[in-house]
Amino acid sequence: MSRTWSELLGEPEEPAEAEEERRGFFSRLRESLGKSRRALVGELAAAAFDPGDDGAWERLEEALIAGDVGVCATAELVRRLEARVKILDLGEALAEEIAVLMDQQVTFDLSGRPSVILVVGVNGTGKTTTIGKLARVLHQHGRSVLVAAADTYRAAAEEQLQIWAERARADFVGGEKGGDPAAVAFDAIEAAMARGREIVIVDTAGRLHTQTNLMEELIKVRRVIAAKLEGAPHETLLVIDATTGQNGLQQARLFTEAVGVTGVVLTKLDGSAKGGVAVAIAYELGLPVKLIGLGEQLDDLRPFDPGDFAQALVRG
Ligand SMILES: Nc1nc2c(ncn2[C@@H]2O[C@H](COP(=O)(O)OP(=O)(O)OP(=O)(O)O)[C@@H](O)[C@H]2O)c(=O)[nH]1
Ligand SMILES: [Mg+2]
Repeated sequence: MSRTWSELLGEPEEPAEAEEERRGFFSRLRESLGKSRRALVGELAAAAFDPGDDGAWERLEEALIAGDVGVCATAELVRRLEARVKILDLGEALAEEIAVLMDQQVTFDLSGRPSVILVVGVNGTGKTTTIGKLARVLHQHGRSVLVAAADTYRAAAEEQLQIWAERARADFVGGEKGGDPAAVAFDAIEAAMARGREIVIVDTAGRLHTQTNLMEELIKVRRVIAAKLEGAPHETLLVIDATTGQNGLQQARLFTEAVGVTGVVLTKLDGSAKGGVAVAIAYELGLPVKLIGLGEQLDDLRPFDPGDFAQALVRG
């Protein structure tokens, strides 16, 4: 069963609407995971899987590693499959085990007044776009949203977020170019409190996880948010571009150390994405994937569902 927005946001929903949403998600996801699917299924489908054949296990391992699933998660998947008494259908068994490995209790904390969502990640992963989409969904679900352009680094960043805010019908708070991003976050929370807005989403400048001074700046943004409002940020979402493969795992590790990531948004799963890294992130770091991006349009953001994802990744 797919996860719908209402489920993620802890709301009641209309069954018919939910069913339609679910079907739509799944078929889009299957189309999207083309490249990983070929990597995983190509090997598996080539020959009937014989558990007594060491070579077959090796080929399976190689396919998983090539699909960015990572060494630890691959070893665990193989261990789990070996423990099965019988494997009638390797693809089905693999999809089941991947879903189990990724199945975490996923919540979206909107308990604050306002709730603050801090969005972080390396350059160009899709942070600003994701914020636009998320603001739109939250608006559609009846929440009042304010977005904050704490990316004061890149010239066009503020304008880009402002356009998304208009589309999503969210309030917008900006700052001066080259100004202090932490001050923008501070002002935004204050504005949301004054106007009674329920959710503040803070955009930040892209940075490499290896750029020490920029990571320090991000730590400061987080500290200022926490000092301004108890319990904030309620969510710290790390946006990872699925096409970057295994590098995503390293990004997740370092951003988590720096600012305490509460969930991952995996973007660009449309086109030629390699989604296997999500398995590595969820299993190795215990970090829940909360949302997935399937394109550049306003309604291309979805709640992550481990069962659907595993099926799409393995079976296509
Ligand atoms: N195909 C596809 N493109 C996406 C997706 N999400 C974002 N993009 C595109 O990726 C590019 C970068 O997106 P941004 O939202 O500007 O990324 P960012 O992380 O804010 O970038 P910086 O602020 O420069 O760090 C844009 O061209 C987006 O349209 C997605 O899910 N699928
Ligand atoms: Mg941006």
